[in-house]
Amino acid sequence: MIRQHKALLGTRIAAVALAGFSACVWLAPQVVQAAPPQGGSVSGYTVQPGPGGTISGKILYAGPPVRAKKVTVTQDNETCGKMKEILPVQVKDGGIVDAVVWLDDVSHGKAFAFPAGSLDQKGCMFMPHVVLMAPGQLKITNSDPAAHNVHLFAKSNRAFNQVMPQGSDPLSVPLFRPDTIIVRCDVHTWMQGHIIVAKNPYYALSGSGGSFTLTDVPPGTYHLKVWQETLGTQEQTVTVQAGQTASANFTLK
Ligand SMILES: [Cu+2]
Repeated sequence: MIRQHKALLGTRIAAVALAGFSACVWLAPQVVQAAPPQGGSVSGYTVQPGPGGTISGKILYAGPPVRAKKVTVTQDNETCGKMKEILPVQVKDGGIVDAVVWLDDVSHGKAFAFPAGSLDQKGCMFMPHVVLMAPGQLKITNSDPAAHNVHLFAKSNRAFNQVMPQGSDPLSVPLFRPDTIIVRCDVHTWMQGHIIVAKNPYYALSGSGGSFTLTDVPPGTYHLKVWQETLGTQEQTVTVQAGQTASANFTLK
C-alpha cells in the first residue's frame, strides 16, 4: 500500500510540476476573502436534512512499532530547530490520530458544518497536519520568522505554489472541488501536510484513541472508508437507522 501510494504521488508530482513551476513567482500578498458560505452545492450531494442516526467507532493500529523519520535541519535553525522527527502514523491512546473517515456514497443529508479551512506554518511544520474542509477558500498563514513556500499538489483544483516570506499577509486559495491534496514546502523538505476537501459533510478526522463520530446520517447502508497517509485506505459497509448509533471500527497496519 505504501509503495502504491508513493508511486501515485510520484505521478502526481510529475503531472503538476510544470504548472507549479510556472506559478512559482513572488506575488503581491493576496487579499483574504471572507469565509465562503458552507454547504454550497457540491456535485452529487444535496442538502436535505431529516431524521438520522450516528456512526461511531475507532481507528486502531496493529502495525509494527512506529519509528519517527529523523531529518537533520540545515537551514533556518533558529526557527526550525536542529532535528525534525516525522511520524509516519500518529498513535495516541491506542488509536490512530488524523485518519480521515467518510461516507463515500451518501447522496443527501445535513449541510456542511466544518470549520473554515485554515492552514498555518509554525515551527517549520504545517498545522494542522491534516486539514478537513468544505469546498471553499483555504486560508494559509505563516507564523514563522522565516520564509516558506506553500506548494499544493491538487488533483481536481488548480495547483498552487507561492513563497510566503516572514510577515506575509494570509493567502486565500480557492479549493471549490472535492479533492485530496498534498501540501509541501519547497524550502524545507520535511514539511508535508494534507488537505481534504470533502464531497459531503460526512467526514471526520479521528482523534485521541482513534475515535470518530458521524452524526445526522440519513438512514441507509453506506460504504464507510478510512484513509491514513502511510497506511492506505480501507472500507466496510455500515447500516444506519434513525435515532440509533451504528458501531464501526477499523484496524490499520
Ligand atoms: Cu518551509
